[in-house]
Amino acid sequence: MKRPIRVLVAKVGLDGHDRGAKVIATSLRDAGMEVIYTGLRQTPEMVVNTALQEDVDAIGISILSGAHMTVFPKVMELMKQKELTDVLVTGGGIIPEADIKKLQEIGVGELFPPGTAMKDIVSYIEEWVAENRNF
Ligand code: B12
Repeated sequence: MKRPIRVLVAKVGLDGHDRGAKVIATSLRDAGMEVIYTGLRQTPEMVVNTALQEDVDAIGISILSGAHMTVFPKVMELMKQKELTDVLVTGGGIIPEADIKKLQEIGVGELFPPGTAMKDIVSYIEEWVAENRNF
């Protein structure tokens, strides 16, 4: 690859569960990716705008609050509106299996539950980007 993969790690919502997001941001950086971490309390609008400005390959949303069925569809809708259709949306947190299936039906990528090994997340993003982004 000619340049490092760029990933936006985002914490959407009002809760303070930022441990997972920080662990992911550090691990992706250790794997050689360029990571932009939004910090706490972002809105879907802020996330999509940052993704556009930073020209990222992937958006990773960490969500443990239970608001995933509101947040992910809103992010997908805004991305469509802004024609940001070649960027991966992935994430993780406390998300029931049945909801993961529904979110994947609207175009969300893999969503990783607690206990997922970092190497699985790193290789998923690397493989998706290699297949779907024009480097
Ligand atoms: C630690 C913790 C806290 C800490 C948070 C510290 C911090 N700075 O993050 C504190 C004590 C502050 C806290 C508070 C609360 N918490 Co809390 N908390 C937890 C707990 C025990 C662990 C979360 C954690 O840090 N795990 C370690 C990290 C590394 O794991 P992780 O985030 O899950 O990340 C992994 C995956 O999910 C995934 N992943 C996560 N994010 C991302 C992002 C990307 C891009 C990718 C690819 C993958 C990925 O990969 C990671 C590695 O495997 C969970 C229970 C649990 N077992 O998860 C409850 C839990 C999340 N908390 C919960 C609740 C209810 C609360 C409170 C509302 C409790 C209260 N009544 O006060 C408050 C909220 C306060 C607030 N203002 O936010 C509930 C949420 C319920 C729900 N979703 O329906 C949980 C699930 C506990 C429970 N079983 O009820 N909490």
